[in-house]
Amino acid sequence: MTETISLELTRKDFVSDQTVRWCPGCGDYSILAQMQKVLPELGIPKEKIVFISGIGCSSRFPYYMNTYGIHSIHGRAPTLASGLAAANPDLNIWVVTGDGDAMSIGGNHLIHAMRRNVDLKILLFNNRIYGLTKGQYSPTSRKGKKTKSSPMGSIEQPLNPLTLALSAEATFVARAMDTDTVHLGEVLRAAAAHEGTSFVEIYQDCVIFNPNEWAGIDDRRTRPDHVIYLEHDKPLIFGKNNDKGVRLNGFKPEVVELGGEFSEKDLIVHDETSQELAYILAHMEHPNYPPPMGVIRQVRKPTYTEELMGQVRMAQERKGVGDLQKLYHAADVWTV
Ligand SMILES: Cc1ncc(C[n+]2csc(CCOP(=O)(O)OP(=O)(O)O)c2C)c(N)n1
Ligand code: SF4
Repeated sequence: MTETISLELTRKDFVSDQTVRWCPGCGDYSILAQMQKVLPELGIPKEKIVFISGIGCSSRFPYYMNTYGIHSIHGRAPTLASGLAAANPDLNIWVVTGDGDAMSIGGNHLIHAMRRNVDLKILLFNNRIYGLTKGQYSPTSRKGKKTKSSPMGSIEQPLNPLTLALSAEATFVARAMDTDTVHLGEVLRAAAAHEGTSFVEIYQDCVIFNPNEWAGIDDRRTRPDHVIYLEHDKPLIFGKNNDKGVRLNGFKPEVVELGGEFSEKDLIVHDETSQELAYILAHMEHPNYPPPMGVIRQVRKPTYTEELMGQVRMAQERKGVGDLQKLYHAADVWTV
């Protein structure tokens, strides 16, 4: 884990000299702005921070951060990041990926990084479309979605990034939204503080190829009635007037009005450590339920790097520090 020290860094220190090339109004701008706001608060020197991306509009992110960065291969950001984390455990590593990059071509790499609990912060910008390649449906596009590559409507069951992360046993799973900037900042801070894999799904607006995807939940004025903000140990209450809540009816969550038949004591109390509750929350989707925002699950488990370094230390205690040249010549060698 990266050590934190007192530094006089500001937002400007994290802004690169590159011209930002996203479409005007793209949700990526506000995610970039929040990242540049949050990083100076972490007390981590810039040279210890790395952003690694794959391919996509979202994957242009490392250019715009004045930190180290790699704009890597489509879907492979988690693999590069895993190697880097193992070789340099003191780096603070962020993976930026899109729903296509992470879940189509990169699906395999994503799940293995998460199940290993590599010390990475993975931000999945979910616009439910391929933006860079101009609007084909993605693994998170809704069934029936008409796009250039699904003119009669997608016939595929979409993947839910949160349930995928939970089944891969990610130790930090959260959700935020590009237009809800203050809350997005809070989630980024929480992700940064977690040791192990932090997985954050960020609802992101592709204003050009999928502009209405978040209709109903992206308007600041009406949002409190349509999403639920999670707080550990607090009941699931929402609504502009805090007049609605979520209770369990058998195994199913149910939205109820408060004040009549139901009161606060009937509601589910959020517990970030519960895998079972996390699945229930992750399945709550708009418009049938208020989608949950914030930390859905957070548990502390040994990270991949901790375990790896533990084994390296143990091997060195038993056999001494190794000699690579000797190792190369220890077994049979042959000339090609
Ligand atoms: C090996 C390979 N296959 C396919 C592509 C084409 N391609 C580039 S980006 C992309 C998907 C982008 O969608 P997403 O990850 O959701 O990112 P967004 O652009 O929406 O941010 C695809 C299929 C490619 N560049 N390389
Ligand atoms: S195509 Fe969509 S995701 Fe890509 S920059 Fe434009 S608005 Fe953003």
